[in-house]
Amino acid sequence: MTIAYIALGSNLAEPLQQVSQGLDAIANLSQCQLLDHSPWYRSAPVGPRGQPDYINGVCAIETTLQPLPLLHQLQNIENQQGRVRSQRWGARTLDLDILLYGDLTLNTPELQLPHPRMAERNFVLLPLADIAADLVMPDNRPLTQLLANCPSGGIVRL
Ligand code: 5RU
Ligand code: CA
Ligand code: CA
Repeated sequence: MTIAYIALGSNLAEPLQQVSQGLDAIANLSQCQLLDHSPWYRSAPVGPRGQPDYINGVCAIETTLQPLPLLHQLQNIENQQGRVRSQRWGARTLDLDILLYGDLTLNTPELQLPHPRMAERNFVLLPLADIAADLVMPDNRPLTQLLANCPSGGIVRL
């Protein structure tokens, strides 16, 4: 049994509804128990501009799925909710990223753990801190330290 943290994001087709439905779908995955979830946040797009604001949040699960099968289940949910992969970092109906899978560090082409860019993204760190304030990264950096070094603007809790 492993605790994993998953980031949810959407900026298309009723984003709040998309992330809520995505959370429901995660809760209903076999071999996964939803433990907790953060409040939702509205955040300005980071990366490519000129796309709608995002709704972001984070949930915690306990799972017996290994990381790759878990990733594939999450991609299946994204696809069920109409995700179309056109341009890199473009607007999407639902994005589900594994942030952390226990203390595992993994570097494969398909999956990197912890999520390699989570430390730069306040729309990941703020909701993560809501449900795991005392979290420590596999490299022993506390979440509080990542937060202190992360840009803080452009995001509001709903
Ligand atoms: C470059 C920099 C590309 C940061 C990306 C989201 C990035 C986003 C999201 C908000 C992307 C990846 N902005 N931009 N929320 N995803 N606010 O979930 F994140 S594209
Ligand atoms: Ca993402
Ligand atoms: Ca993704």
